[in-house]
Order: sequence, then C-alpha cells, then structure tokens
Amino acid sequence: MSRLLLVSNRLPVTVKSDKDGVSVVRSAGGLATGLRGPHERSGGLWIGWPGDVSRLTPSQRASVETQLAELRCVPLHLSASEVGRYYEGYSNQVLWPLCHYFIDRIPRQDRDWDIYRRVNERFADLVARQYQPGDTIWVHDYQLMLVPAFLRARLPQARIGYFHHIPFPSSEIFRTLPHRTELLRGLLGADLIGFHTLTYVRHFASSLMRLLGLETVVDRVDYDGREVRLGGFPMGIDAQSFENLANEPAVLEEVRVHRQKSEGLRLVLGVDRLDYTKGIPRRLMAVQRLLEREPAWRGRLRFIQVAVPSRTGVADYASYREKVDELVGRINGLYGGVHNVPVHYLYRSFNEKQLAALYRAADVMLVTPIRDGMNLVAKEFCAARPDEDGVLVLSEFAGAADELGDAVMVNPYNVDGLADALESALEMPQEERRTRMRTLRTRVKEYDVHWWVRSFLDTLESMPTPPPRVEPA
Ligand code: ADQ
Repeated sequence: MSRLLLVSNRLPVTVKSDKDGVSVVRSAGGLATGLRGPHERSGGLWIGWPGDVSRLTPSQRASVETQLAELRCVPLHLSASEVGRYYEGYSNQVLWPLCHYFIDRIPRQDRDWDIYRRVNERFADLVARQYQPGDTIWVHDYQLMLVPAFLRARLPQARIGYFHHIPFPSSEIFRTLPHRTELLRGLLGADLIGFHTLTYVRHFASSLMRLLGLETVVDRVDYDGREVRLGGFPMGIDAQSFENLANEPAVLEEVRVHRQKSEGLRLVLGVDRLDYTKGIPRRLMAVQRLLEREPAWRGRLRFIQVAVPSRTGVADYASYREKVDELVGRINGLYGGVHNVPVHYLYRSFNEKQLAALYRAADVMLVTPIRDGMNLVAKEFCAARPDEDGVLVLSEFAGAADELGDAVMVNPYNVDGLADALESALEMPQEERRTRMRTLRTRVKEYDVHWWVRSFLDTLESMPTPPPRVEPA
C-alpha cells in the first residue's frame, strides 16, 4: 500500500481551547471515519485547514502543532481575508450555488477568483513539500478544484485522485461561469476524477466536450499526453457503527422517551444542515398543506426538524434562516393547540447518539433536498433501523436516489406531491414498510464508506503512472 496524502479544505479535527489549555479532537464526520483506516495504515498525512487558531497564544499554537503532528495532520493556516474570499466567497458563494443550479444566487462580480486560485496554489505547494515518490494523493471537493493541475505541474509523476462531493451540473449551467475552462483544466491534472453518480460524470464529460473539445471514450479522456479517468463512486456511510449505535441501551431508552412523549402522534423527521439546497421551506409547506386539506391529521402529527447552523457568515444563509423561522411560526400559529404544536424546530447540532435515537423513533423521514450531491442523512436513517421499520421519503434530486430506489420518491418542487407522499408514507402498511426498509438496508450496508474508499483507491492505484515527459532536444 502506498502512503496516502489526503487533501481537503478542512482537517478532520476540531481545535478546542478552555481554561485548562488547548486540545485537538478528531471529528466524527463520514469522510473522516472512512478515511481514518487507510490514512493510518499507510502511514500517510492529511493536509488542510485546522480552523481559526489566530486567537491562541504562541504556546497554545505550538501545542496545536504538536497534537496535529501526532494525528499525522499537516495544517495550512488561512488568514481572515482568505477565509472570507476563498472559502466563504468563491467556494461557497460561487461554486456551491453553481453546482446546485442556483445561478441567480451568485454575486455578479467575480472578485474572489484570484484568492481562490492563490489558496489552491498554497495547498499544492504544501502537498508538494510533503510528497515522497510513490505516494498517492487524494484531493477532496470543490474548494480545491485547481489543486490537481497545480500538483501535476510540480509533480509530473505523482498519482493524483480527486473526488467531487457535490453535484456536477449540466454543461448549460457550468458554462455560465467566467472561469469555467480554468476549473476544468484544474481537475484534469488528476489521474482519476470521481463523482457520486454517473449523471454527474456525464455532465462533466459534456462540459469537457463543449468547452475544451475533449472527447470522453467510455470513461477515459486523453489530455496533455496523459490518460484521465472519470468514474461514479457513490459515497456510503459507516453503516455498521450507526446500526450499533441504534442498538445501544442508552439510545433505545431515548427512543422510548421520544415515543412516550409523542403518544398518539406520528413522528415525522427532517435532519439537515441549514442550507438553501436542502429544501426545508417546501418541506414545511407540504406539512402545512397536509394539515390544511386533511383536518383528520391535525393534532396527530409531530414534525421534528433538526437544522444544524451552517455558513453563518454568508448573507444568503441568514435570510434563509429567517424564511424557515417564519414558516415554522406560521404553521404552528395556524395548527398548534394550547398544549402542542405540529412543528418542533431545533436549530442546533445533535451528536450521533441523539441523531440515532431520533432516526429510530421516526415513523417517516423526509429527505427532500432541491439538489444534493449524495445526502448521507438518508443512508444514516436506514442504517439506524435494524427494526426494519420507518419510511424514507427521498428527493429525486439527491444523488442517493440512484441507489435507494425503495424509498418513496418525490419531486421536491411539487409541494402538493410532497404532501401526497407524506400522507402515503404515514399510511403505508407494515408489511410494505418492512420490505422496502430491508432492501434499503441491504444496499446501505453493502456499499458503505469502506467500500467507497476501497473502490476509489483501487481504481486510482491500478492506473499506470504517467510516462516521464520527454523535453524536445
Ligand atoms: P452535506 O451537504 O453536509 O455534505 P450530508 O451528506 O447530508 O450533507 O451530510 C450531512 C452530515 O451532517 C450527516 O452525517 C449528518 O448526520 C450530519 N448532520 C446533519 N444535520 C445535523 C444536525 N442537526 N446535527 C448533527 N449532525 C447533523 C456534502 C454534500 C452531500 C454529500 C456529502 C458527502 O452536500 O451531498 O452527501 O458532502 O459527500
């Protein structure tokens, strides 16, 4: 196994400081969990931003560096202006809305491009300094789309993979971007470019054709004297550990409490980052529509929406939050009683145990993004249901829809259709619930995060390294 150099915007750690000092704690996210094994076994490094450490004292900073080194993490520190313009600016206000088809949310000026480019170059410089011949480099996500080409220029012989965690949009959308060709060429520095679904692979290939005149033959493109491979690698979750969690006595006790507190009510659940791609307003409107047109459901339904605060420094997210707050207030004002309200809205992060208990207690899980690269919540819900019960309502526009065909599929733009789907999920007979959940769970368990890491790395490592460049005499 070759040494693995992982590169992502954020390191999979959180730096915590209190009166006792400073500590670096591993994060529990899906990517971190899936990659921990190969990272450690290969004796590799993880390169990325550790978060803002500017308020720490010099001795605390030194302690952070030592603790990061013990975790085999190499920090790239970003200045406040880089965070504002490379991360919140170009990454989250241009590339994020573009890839999710929200082009009218993109600011009219492209002023953050230069910083995006410069920070990508800084990442490549740092990776190149750590690189040893024979290493495999795996770059993650849209914040770093130029890194593969910057690396290729510095390390012509390196084996480089890139994975895009969000949708790759239709070429009709992608070609609206002023720096479209630079971004495509940035990615083409990699040997293998991975996406969650084959639809995204096709969209990327058609952008290559339309914008660079490059033809993809099956899954290969010839570019700059090298062969670049494209592939669909649907990301999974650590299904076994979610299932174990859902079977823990403390979690089962929490499930019992949730059920007891909502006796006589059906529990409907939503769990998302508070992001305008996740479709929370239309989901709330569907709940309202159901209560409006079917009075029999009033007082019999509890919709719990957990929303973790996200990108609070970006203005669009603040106005989205207000919209959600307002809708929740409106529905509860209309359909709440003195002792109960239909929507329980929790604006905070939950730990995995709390999430597992909610997943296991829910009758219906609503995963209805307007657009989503994959959506791991849908998979977590299935993994947390060893009782083979619960109904998943899933948007056709989530990457997960390609795999989870036994969910109740919905078009999230169609509020009436969503209300119909919610009602049929609430009324689904037990036998059908069990059959569907069994199939969903088989898929989620077989194609888990470990499968995803293995299949991407096996493909990357099976590729021939690029031939040495012959300079003209
Ligand atoms: P995200 O947009 O963050 O990821 P998702 O795949 O759903 O979306 O992952 C969210 C993670 O955050 C899940 O593990 C979930 O448990 C957790 N989470 C959500 N709400 C939470 C809450 N209130 N409290 C605590 N945890 C919460 C991006 C892409 C996705 C893609 C992933 C992985 O947008 O489409 O699936 O990367 O590639």
